Amino acid sequence: MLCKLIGVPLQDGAPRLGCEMGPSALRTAGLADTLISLGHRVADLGNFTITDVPDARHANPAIRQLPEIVAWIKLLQETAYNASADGFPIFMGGDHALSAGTVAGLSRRSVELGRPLYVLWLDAHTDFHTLDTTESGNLHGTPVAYFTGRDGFQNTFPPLTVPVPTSRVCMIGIRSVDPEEQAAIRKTEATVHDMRMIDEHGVATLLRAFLDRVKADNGMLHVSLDVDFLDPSIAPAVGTSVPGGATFREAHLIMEMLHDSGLATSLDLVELNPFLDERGRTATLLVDLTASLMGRKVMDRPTRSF
Ligand code: EXY
Ligand code: MN
Ligand code: MN
Ligand code: MN
Repeated sequence: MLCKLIGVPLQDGAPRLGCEMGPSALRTAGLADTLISLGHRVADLGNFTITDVPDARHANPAIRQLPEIVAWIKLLQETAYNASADGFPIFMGGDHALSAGTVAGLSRRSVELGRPLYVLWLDAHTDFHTLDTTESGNLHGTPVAYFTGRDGFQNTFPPLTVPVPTSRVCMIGIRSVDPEEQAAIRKTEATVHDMRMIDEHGVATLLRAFLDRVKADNGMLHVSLDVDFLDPSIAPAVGTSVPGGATFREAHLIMEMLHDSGLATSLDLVELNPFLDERGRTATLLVDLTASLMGRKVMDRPTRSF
C-alpha cells in the first residue's frame, strides 16, 4: 500500500511547546523504513506549514493561538481531502487540534467514495469542548466537537462541509473528562469506552463490536492515536499525561486487530512531544504501533533496546 507521510508541526493547540518536533521524531524513529520493511511504498510529503493567517477572534478570553489554528484547520481539510484520494495518509503531529482538519477533510472525501467515515479515537480525553466551553483555551481539547458538528464553532473555525455523526465515533482509553464535556457527550450517540470498560471487558471485545459496525456499513475508518491514550510509564513524551492508560499489549492488540480487519484507511499520530521523551522511546513505540497497524506480527518483532 502507498503510505503518505504528512508532517504537521502544529503545537498551538497544546499547553506546552514541543509537539512541533513530533514529525521529525517520528522520521528519526524510522517510520518510513519500518513501513518499507513491511512491503509498503512510502511517500513523505514533508512538513506542511501555514501561510495566510486570518484575523480570527472569539469572545472566550482563554482561547490561545486561534488565528494560527484556524489557518491549520483550513490547510489540513484540503490536505486530507487530497491525500485520501488514494493511498493511506499518516498525519504526523503535532497536537490533536490537527484532527479537526484531517477528519473534516477525510469526511468530505468519504462522500465522494461512497463510504461513510468512522473514527476510532484512542485518547485519555474526549476532546469534546467548543470554543465557548473550553476553560483551558487549549484547542487540542476541541477537535471531536468540531468535526461532529457541535454548535460553537460557526463564524470562527472553517466551515464544516460533512460532519461525522457521533454514532460513527468510538472512543477508547478515556479517563479525563471535564464536567461540561461529560454533560454534552452523554447526549450524543458516541461510543465512549473509558479505562474501566477496558479493565472489565478487554480491548478486544470493545473494538470488535465497533469494527463489526464499520464493516457492515462498508465504512472507511480513521484512527486517531493520541500519545496520552497510552500509560505514561510506556509513553512519557506527552504534555497531558494521565495515569492508568493502555498497556503496551493493549495498544498493540488494537493495532493488530485493526490490521486484520482491513478497515483502517488513515491515521493520526498526535501529541508526541519529543522534548519530554527518554532516548526516543515514545517515538519508537508510536512507530512500532504503526507497524502493527500496517501488518507486522508479534512473531516478526525484532528485539529492541532503548
Ligand atoms: N479537557 C482538557 C482541556 O480542554 O484543556 C484537557 C484536554 C487535553 C486534550 C489532549 C489532546 O487530548
Ligand atoms: Mn486528544
Ligand atoms: Mn489526550
Ligand atoms: Mn488494563
